[in-house]
Amino acid sequence: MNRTWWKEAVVYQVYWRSFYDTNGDGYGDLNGLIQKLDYIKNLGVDVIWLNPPYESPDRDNGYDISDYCSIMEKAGTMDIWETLLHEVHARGMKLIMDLVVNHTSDQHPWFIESSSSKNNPKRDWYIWRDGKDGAPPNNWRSYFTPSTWEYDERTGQYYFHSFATEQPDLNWQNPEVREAIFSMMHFWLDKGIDGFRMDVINLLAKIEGFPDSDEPDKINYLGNNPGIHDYLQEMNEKVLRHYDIFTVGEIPFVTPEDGLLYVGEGRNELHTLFHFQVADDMPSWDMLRYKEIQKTWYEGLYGKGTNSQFLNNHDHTRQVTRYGNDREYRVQSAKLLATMVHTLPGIPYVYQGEEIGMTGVYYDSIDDYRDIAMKNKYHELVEKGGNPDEVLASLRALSRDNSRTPMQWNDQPNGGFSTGKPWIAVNPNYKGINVEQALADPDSVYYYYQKLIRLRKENPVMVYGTYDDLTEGDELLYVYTRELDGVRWLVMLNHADHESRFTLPAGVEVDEAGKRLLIANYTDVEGAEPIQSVTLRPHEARIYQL
Ligand code: TEU
Ligand code: CA
Repeated sequence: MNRTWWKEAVVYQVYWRSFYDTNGDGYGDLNGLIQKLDYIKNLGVDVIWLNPPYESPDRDNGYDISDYCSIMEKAGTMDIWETLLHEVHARGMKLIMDLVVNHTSDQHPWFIESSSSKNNPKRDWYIWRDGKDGAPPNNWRSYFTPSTWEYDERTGQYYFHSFATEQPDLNWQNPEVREAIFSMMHFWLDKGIDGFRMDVINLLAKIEGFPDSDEPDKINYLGNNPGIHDYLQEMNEKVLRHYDIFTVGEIPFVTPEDGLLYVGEGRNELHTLFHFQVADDMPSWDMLRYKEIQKTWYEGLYGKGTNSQFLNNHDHTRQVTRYGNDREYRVQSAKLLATMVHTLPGIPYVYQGEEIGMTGVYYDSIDDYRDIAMKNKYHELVEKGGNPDEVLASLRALSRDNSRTPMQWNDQPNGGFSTGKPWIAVNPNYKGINVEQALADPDSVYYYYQKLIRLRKENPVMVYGTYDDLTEGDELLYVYTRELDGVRWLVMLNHADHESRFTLPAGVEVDEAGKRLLIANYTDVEGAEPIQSVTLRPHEARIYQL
């Protein structure tokens, strides 16, 4: 497998509006990120992925863009952004920007023109259709609303949107649209950025004719449609290949087979992808399913394309809450999940706050939530007759706000995030879980991440090694090896609230005297203790070199 800088990288995701507020308006900002760059650098990461800071009415927290080439006031200014890029590079890190080109805001001048009349030159930049007998053109559901179609009285037609009504989809069939997007990408790349995280990039191509679906609630008709690979190859040819950059596509609804079409080496499309077999389709921890996903992606991609590893981001509930134990074993569990994400094949992502074991949040009232996806769903279900309290209870666990609460810097008001009123309330547990405390505690989750990331820098086996699960069929224990050029690592994870006994299967040779303990999340583990048969404590994680 050929080696590149981005395969070896660890990426830190900054949801800037919840990171650090420097002017007291309650929103994190780019100046705040600049002030905290040393904190990020100290973790050892290579790349920062910045969520969209572009001009936007902010109905979907920046994913509804009204001007691709300027910075929204809440985030700062273009000058501050330029300083940010400079300061990131000065520390030897890289910056990748979010690229949101499946849709724009309905306030984007392109859409304002397009919707103004049927014969406007930009009419065909978006997707307009006549209704069918007074109803929308087909029966599809969007991510955030009951229909993908919104009626616009001005011209008596419907426009298509995969997300909120305020996020009309661009018409990628139109070559003028493609050229406009490609030139915008050059604008950012020529400023010196190091790549893109591409928002729902496999949604660009739509099914010809928009036929009704037999299962409208299963929205996978939105993605992976004929034409998508032509668009991405054209983007690669006209833009991407001219720069030494890193690209990661957000690609829902794919199996490894389809995934490889996007990231296969030699396909000339993208470098890596986020697939969503875990985040979208595994609501809570399911060990057997998770192992199956890891195995099939490993077998599908090893040596041919590069995967990503993540368990949470700004759209998905914090991992220690959703997939671990955020109560009595919070610290052990956060470290176990980190051990897993950083040792499975693929590029590991750290979502801000994960490195101190931040947890999901519980608000009593729907008014305290901010997420448009959750709020729309709440209103939809209540309008259908649902009991408001029950509806709220059913949506809490997976609300995107679980991961969007402010970064907890210290035990001061608002967790030190802002001197004003935060745009979303801070998680009340900030007094016990915060950066200041993590930095003062040598056994903190933070230093564990730092150590894991250092191990990755020093050991190519963690990046390029083969993967072999020794515990297939086991619902609690996850033990696997990684191997490269004669170096063999053993990763042991007891993903359970109680002890589990593990015995090495026949055929796995261990030189007991020569083996080396590389990291453990319980501090009292003796490196020399034999591992032929081990009792692992609740949420215990260890890595050995055999
Ligand atoms: O997310 C797409 C999306 O809907 C995710 O919530 C979903 O879980 C998964 O990622 C794809 O199936 C992106 C952004 O990350 C999100 O914040 C935006 O709201 C959305 O696109 C629209 O731009
Ligand atoms: Ca601010």
